[in-house]
Amino acid sequence: MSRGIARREFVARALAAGLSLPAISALLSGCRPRPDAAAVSGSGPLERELAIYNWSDYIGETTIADFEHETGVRVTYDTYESNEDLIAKLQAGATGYDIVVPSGYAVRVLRALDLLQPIDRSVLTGQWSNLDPRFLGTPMDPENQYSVPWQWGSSGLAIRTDLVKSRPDSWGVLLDPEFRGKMTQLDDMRDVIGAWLKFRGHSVNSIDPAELEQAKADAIKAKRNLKSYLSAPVKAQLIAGDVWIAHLWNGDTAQARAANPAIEFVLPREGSEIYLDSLCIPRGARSPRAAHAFMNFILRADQGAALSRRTGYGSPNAAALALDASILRPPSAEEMGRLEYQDDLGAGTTLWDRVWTEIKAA
Ligand code: SPD
Repeated sequence: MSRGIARREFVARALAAGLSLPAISALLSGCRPRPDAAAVSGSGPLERELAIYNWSDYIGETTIADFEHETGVRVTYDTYESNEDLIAKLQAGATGYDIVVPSGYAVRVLRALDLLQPIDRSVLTGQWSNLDPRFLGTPMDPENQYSVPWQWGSSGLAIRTDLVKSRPDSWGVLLDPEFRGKMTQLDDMRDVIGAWLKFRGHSVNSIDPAELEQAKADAIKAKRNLKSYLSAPVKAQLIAGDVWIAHLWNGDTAQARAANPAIEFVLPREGSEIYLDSLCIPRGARSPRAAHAFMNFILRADQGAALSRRTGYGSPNAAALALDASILRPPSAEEMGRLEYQDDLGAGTTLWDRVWTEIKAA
C-alpha cells in the first residue's frame, strides 16, 4: 500500500513538473520495455472465468446471467463505492480483476499509474458504431485506447418530496438545521468537496487553496446536520423515510424512485458534476479475451438498453436509446451548462486528500 501511495505522489509531482503520461509511465517501469505495452489481443478462445469489479447497483438485471449463458464464461462479481476505493485497491496490487469501471478522471489517474492495459479495438468494431460520438474521445482517453463507455450520470439531491415541502434546489439546503439528522452526503471525496466548490461558484476541479479552505468550512458546517456520509446504500433509508434529503447520483435516485415515487432528483442550481464511467482492463488481467467479449456484449443495443433500464443511468449507446424511449436522455443544453466533468487533480491530489481527511475528522 505504501508503495502505491508513493507511486501516486510521484505521479502527482511529475505531472506538476510538466512530464507527459508516457514519460511518467516509462519512469515508473524503470524504462524496461513492457511485454504487454501493445494491446493484449482480444481475439482467440475465451478463458473460462471473468472477474468484474464494478460500482454497486450498476449492472442490468440479467446482464451477467445472459453473458454467462451465451459465452459459457463464469463471472465473479465484486463491488466498490468510490473511484478512490478502486484506485487504492489496484495500487495495493490487486491483480485478480479483468474488468473495472472507473470514472473519466480515474481512467487518467490509473493510466498515469500504469495500472491499465490498452484494449484491442480490432475485436470491438462490429458494435463500436453504436456509441454516441459525444461520449468518445474525451480528454481522459482521447483515442479510447483504454476505455469503453459504460454509463453516464450526475450527482445532485434526492428528495422525499412528501416530507420536504419547500422544494429545495440548492446545495445550501444541507446547511439548514431544519432537516438536521435527516440528510446525508455521498461518502466520496470528489463529490462532496466538488459540491461545496460548486456552491461557491467554483470548478469541481479547483486546486486553489483558498477555494478548498472555504469548501472545507462549508462541508464541516453541513456535517453537523448530516446523519452520515453514505453512497449507494442510502437508497434503503430514503425509501423508508429515515433520510429525507440525500446527496446522491441520478441513477441511484431513479432506482429508489422505482420503490417510492415521492423521491425526486434535483440538479442544484449552482451546478454539479457529470461523469462517464467506462469499462477498462487492469494490467495483469488473467482473462483479457473474455474481458473483450464482455465489452462487445455490452455494446449491443439490447444489452445497453437493459443495463440502463435497471440502473436508471444514461447510456452512451445511441442504438440502445433508439431501442427504448424510457431510458434517460442526455442532459439538455441548459443542464449541460451547469454540469462539469471531473478531471485528474494532478499535483492538487495531496491537498484534496488532506482537506477530505480534515472534513472526516471534524
Ligand atoms: N451505483 C452506481 C454509482 C456510479 C457512480 N459513478 C461515478 C461517480 C463519480 N463521482
